[in-house]
Amino acid sequence: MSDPRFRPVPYRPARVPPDESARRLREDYELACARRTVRHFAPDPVPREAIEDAIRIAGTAPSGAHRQPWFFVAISEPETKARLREAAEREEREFYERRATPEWLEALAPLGTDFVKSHLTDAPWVIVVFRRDFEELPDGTRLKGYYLSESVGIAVGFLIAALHRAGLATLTHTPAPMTFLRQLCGRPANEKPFLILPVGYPSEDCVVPDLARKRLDEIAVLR
Ligand code: IYR
Repeated sequence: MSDPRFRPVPYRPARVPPDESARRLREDYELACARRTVRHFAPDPVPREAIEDAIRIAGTAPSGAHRQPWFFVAISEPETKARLREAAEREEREFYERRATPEWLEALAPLGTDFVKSHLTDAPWVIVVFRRDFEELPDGTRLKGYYLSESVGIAVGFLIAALHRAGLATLTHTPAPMTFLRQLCGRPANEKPFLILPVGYPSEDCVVPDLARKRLDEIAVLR
């Protein structure tokens, strides 16, 4: 006897013919290759609806026990972005000038990063992603999340891909520590800051590091 709480419903997505499937994958690969993480954003506005739809897409990610352990705070208010930048730069200066190991600084050298985080005020939107460790139901019971970082990481992947497909650039930014974000975003103690994602169009003078991606045979084996 199966558990009565398991109530399956039919799932019959239309089968994509192999040729069409191959075509879509080629096209998506080309699109994915064209994505670059960007640190220089144009001030041009991005409609609120675009951010809403991208977050809706992120919210379709698979998650441990389907607990959907994520929360997104999308900020466009200039004053809030300025406060966020100030706090992030305080932490980052500490990182670059004291906390980072020489090995870490060496790894970052080809990326041209430093503690100045102008993208946090230049980008029209800054999405702060939270990892919700547990949820409290109205009756006080706690619903624990599972595979929290994996789940939120997948959701952020969906988010970045959706924004890129819409022609929008992002920067995956994780100032450490990020604890200041909880208070700044007015989030409860059961949520942990996971990532900051500035979103916008690349500026006209935008440059990116000259990086190469690993080939298929360097990242996979098929047997
Ligand atoms: N959080 C710092 C440092 C940094 C760390 C890694 I790993 C990067 O890929 C890039 C930067 C910063 O945002 O500058």
